[in-house]
Amino acid sequence: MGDTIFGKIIRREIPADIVYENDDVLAFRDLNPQAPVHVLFVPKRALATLNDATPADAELIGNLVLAAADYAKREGFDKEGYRTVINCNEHGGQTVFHLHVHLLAGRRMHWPPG
Ligand code: IU
Repeated sequence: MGDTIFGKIIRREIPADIVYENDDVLAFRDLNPQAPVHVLFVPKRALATLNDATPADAELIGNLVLAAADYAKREGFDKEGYRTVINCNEHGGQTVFHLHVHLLAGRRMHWPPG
């Protein structure tokens, strides 16, 4: 896949407000937040979209989702709750083609989403 802005953030080539990191995942605040807390969880080994995931990526995806849950617990969002989202391709609203999980917290979410 081609490089994206998230690859540049992972390599520290451009700045971001990084809030969480482990061996596999980096998380930083979304520049255009849709909730009081809006953090993007990005695997350091990139896949373009969820469509590109195979069974060989099960650990990567598991680590990605667990990182979001770990961060949510650390920050105390687990009690009131929060939302995680993976957008895929055009109708899913994906704009950056490096797989990522949105974590939204700090307000009541609506359903269905827009
Ligand atoms: P999406 O699921 O691909 O639509 O999410 C991409 C997100 O990346 C979106 O919420 C943007 O606001 C966010 N973002 C960012 O935080 N920093 C950037 O430099 C760019 C996009 I480009």
